[in-house]
Amino acid sequence: MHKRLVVVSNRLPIAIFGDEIRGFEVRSGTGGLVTALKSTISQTKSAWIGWPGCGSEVPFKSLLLNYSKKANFELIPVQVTEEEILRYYRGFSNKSIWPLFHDLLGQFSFNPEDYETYRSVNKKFAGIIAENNRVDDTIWIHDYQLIFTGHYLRELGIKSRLNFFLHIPFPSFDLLRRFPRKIAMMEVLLDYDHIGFQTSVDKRNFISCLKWLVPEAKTVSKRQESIIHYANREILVGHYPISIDFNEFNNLAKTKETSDTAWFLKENINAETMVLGLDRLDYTKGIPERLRAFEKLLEKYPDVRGRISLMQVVVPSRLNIAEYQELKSELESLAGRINGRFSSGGWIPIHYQFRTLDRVQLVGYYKAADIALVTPLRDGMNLVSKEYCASSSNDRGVLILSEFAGSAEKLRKGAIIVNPYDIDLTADAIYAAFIMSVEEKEHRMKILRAEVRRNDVHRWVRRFFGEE
Ligand code: GDG
Repeated sequence: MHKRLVVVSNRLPIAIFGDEIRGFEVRSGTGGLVTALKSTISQTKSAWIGWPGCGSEVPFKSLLLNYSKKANFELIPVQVTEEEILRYYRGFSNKSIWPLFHDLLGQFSFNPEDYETYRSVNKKFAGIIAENNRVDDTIWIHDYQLIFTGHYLRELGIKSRLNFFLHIPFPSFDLLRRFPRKIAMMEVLLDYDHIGFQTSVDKRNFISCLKWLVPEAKTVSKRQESIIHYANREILVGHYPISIDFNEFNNLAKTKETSDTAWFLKENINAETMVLGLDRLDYTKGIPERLRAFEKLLEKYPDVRGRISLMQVVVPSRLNIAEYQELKSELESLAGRINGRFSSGGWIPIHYQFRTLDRVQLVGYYKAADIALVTPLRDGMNLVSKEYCASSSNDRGVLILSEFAGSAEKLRKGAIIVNPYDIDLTADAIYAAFIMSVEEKEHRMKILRAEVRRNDVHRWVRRFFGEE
């Protein structure tokens, strides 16, 4: 389809393990974007540009070269120093943009030096893209860490069509107003030719922010996509909900390995109903609120005690940021307190695991879960909710989903929708799922699976590039 697709993201889709003595190993990464694009990228002639996740103490160039040959796409590293990571990634990206764009103003802070470093790292990315640019490349830049990269590519004279996709939500004008460099941010976004958002709400927010902040930009809106006329150029803006490879999860869920994992889990959990929570460690995911909702369920509906357990898997993430360490401690003490209060006999209400699962384990956990509790306070899309449906190959799982997850826009028909701030009603939703008839479960899950199957990740790519 494309001459050559060049994907650009903060991190390359790999992780490097080991040391000089034991030797190094390159493994495929596990983040949302990697999972989403993996199959597309290996099927077209592609390159991926990003930070390899390590410094020059690791011989990453030769490691990446070897990995590229096996993976069938080129990996091009951008070297970023410790100091830059501190300011560009942990600082501006994750203390300013991330909380503000997730509506969590309380966690938002702004440091001008971090902002300057963010811009200079974006410029560095642009330099590497330009160095490797071939005529006819389709350049696709991803996410909030690289908003200014398109602008610097233009400064370098790159004329290629520039595509950008934002994986996180776009805030309303009332929130963006708080951001000290808001006009600059809106203007550099207009250096792209095509901007994609996850949901119609994000797209609407962006257009309304433009009206206030860049009034000379004129928008002509259609149903799916809009055209912005600005500085004698046309910028296409659309919403394209990211998805997953349905068949991959569906097929994996039917294997003996995932069945064995699911069986082992159920045997050990010692309760007839297993509720699953699976999230990266992040304050946007609503994990403390979820544990409190589960506690409320046990308080309000004593008949579930001894019969239902929550398996909460928290995947380590951003641990060098203080807020994330604090969240980890909060979760450990919450789970401990609730277990201390309700455990009896061999039954434990909350099984808390702080770990990374491999792919087979992941699908095994989805398969074992009678109920998935996906309750972010705000989420761009949320792939876990879709992966759960694709792995529920027996049609019996129940999805409880936050109305603030982007995926709720399309999954609201089959899921039980909750407001994660409403602890009481979330507890009621878990109870409703617990007592739900098999017929209703099957009916709802069939709707969900049909939706995820129809709108899979391949369609996301095709829709973004206007191929359907
Ligand atoms: C951002 C946006 C948007 C998680 N733990 C393990 C594991 N994972 C995989 C899941 C899923 C992905 O990571 C997580 O994706 P989410 O969408 O749930 O969340 P974010 O990481 O916050 O992703 C989000 C996404 O980008 C894509 O646009 O949906 O809104 O915040 O695919 O399966 N995978 C394995 N082991 C784990 O322990 N193998």
